[in-house]
Amino acid sequence: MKSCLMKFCRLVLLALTLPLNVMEITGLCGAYKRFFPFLAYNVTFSYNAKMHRIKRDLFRDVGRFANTDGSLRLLEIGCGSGANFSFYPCGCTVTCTDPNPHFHRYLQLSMDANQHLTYDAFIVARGEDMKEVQDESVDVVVCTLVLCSVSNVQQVLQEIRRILRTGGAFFFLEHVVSDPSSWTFFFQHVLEPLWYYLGDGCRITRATWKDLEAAGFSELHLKQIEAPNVTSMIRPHIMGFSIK
Ligand SMILES: C[S@@+](CC[C@H](N)C(=O)[O-])C[C@H]1O[C@@H](n2cnc3c(N)ncnc32)[C@H](O)[C@@H]1O
Ligand SMILES: *[C@@H]1O[C@H](CO)[C@@H](O)[C@H](O)[C@H]1NC(C)=O
Ligand SMILES: *[C@@H]1O[C@H](CO)[C@@H](O)[C@H](O)[C@H]1NC(C)=O
Ligand SMILES: CC(=O)N[C@H]1CO[C@H](CO)[C@@H](O)[C@@H]1O
Repeated sequence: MKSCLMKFCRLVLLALTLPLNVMEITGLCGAYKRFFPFLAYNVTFSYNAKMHRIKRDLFRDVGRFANTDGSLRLLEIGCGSGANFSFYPCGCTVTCTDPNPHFHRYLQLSMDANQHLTYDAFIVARGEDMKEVQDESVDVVVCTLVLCSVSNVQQVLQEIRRILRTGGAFFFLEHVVSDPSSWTFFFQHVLEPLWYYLGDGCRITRATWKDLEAAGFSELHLKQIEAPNVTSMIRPHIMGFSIK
C-alpha cells in the first residue's frame, strides 16, 4: 500500500517536472549551471558547520597515506567550491577536478583561505573520464557529496582505482538512501525527480555503499551515520575510505 502510494506520488512529481526535463534536453538549463555554484557556495557554509566534527574525524587518516619523504598528492573529484581544504594536512599538493567550470571563482576563494596547501591545476572533467590524470599518480582521492551527482558511480570508482597508486586511499562522505521502512525513504523516492533539478543532478535514493563494496578495492572502511541537524532527505550518510 505504502509502496503503491510512493510510486504514484513519484509519478505525479515526474509529470510536474516534465518541463524541466524538456529544458534539460534542449540545453536551456545552461543558465542554472552558472547559477548553481553560487547557490552551492552559499548552502555549503551551513552544511559544513554542521559536519565539522565528522569531517575532522574522516580526514584525520589522510596523512597516513603520505610518501616516505612526506609528500602527498591529493586529487579531489567534484571539488565544487573547495569545502574540504582546511582538513588536509600541511604540504599536500591538491589537484581539483569538476565538470562545472563556473565553480572556479568560489574555488579560488577557498584556495586563498587555505595557504597551507599547494594547488596544482583545476581540471574541468567528469569523474567518469579523467584522462588528463595519469595511472597510479595520486596518493589520495576525495569525494564529498559527489557520487550522488555523477551519472555512473561504478565508472567513477574504476577511474579512482586507475589513478591511485597501490596502497593509496579513496576518502568519501556521501548522503545515501534511507532505511526502506522509514518515511524518509518514502519521501526521498517521491521528491527525487524535483530534487534532481534543484540539486543540479543530485539523486537522493542511491545505495552508494553497494557500489563501494563491488568496486574491488583491497580494503573498505565504511560507517553509516546520521548527519546532525541536516534536512532528513539527506540525513543518512556513509563515510570512510577504501584502499587500493
Ligand atoms: C553537491 S556538489 C559538492 C561539491 C563539493 N564536493 C562539496 O563537498 O561541497 C556536487 C559536485 O559534483 C559535481 N559533479 C556533477 N557531476 C559530476 C561528475 N560526473 N563527475 C564529477 N563531478 C561531478 C558538481 O559539479 C558539483 O561540484
Ligand atoms: C547566503 O544567501 C543569503 C541570502 O541571500 C545571505 O543572507 C547569506 O549571507 C549568504 N551566505 C553566504 C555565506 O554567502
Ligand atoms: C544540532 O542542533 C542542536 C540543537 O539546536 C545543537 O545543540 C547542536 O550543537 C547541533 N549540532 C551540530 C553538530 O551542529
Ligand atoms: C567553502 C566552504 O564550505 N568552506 C568551509 C570548509 O570547512 C571549514 C571548516 O569546517 C569552514 O570553516 C569553511 O567555511
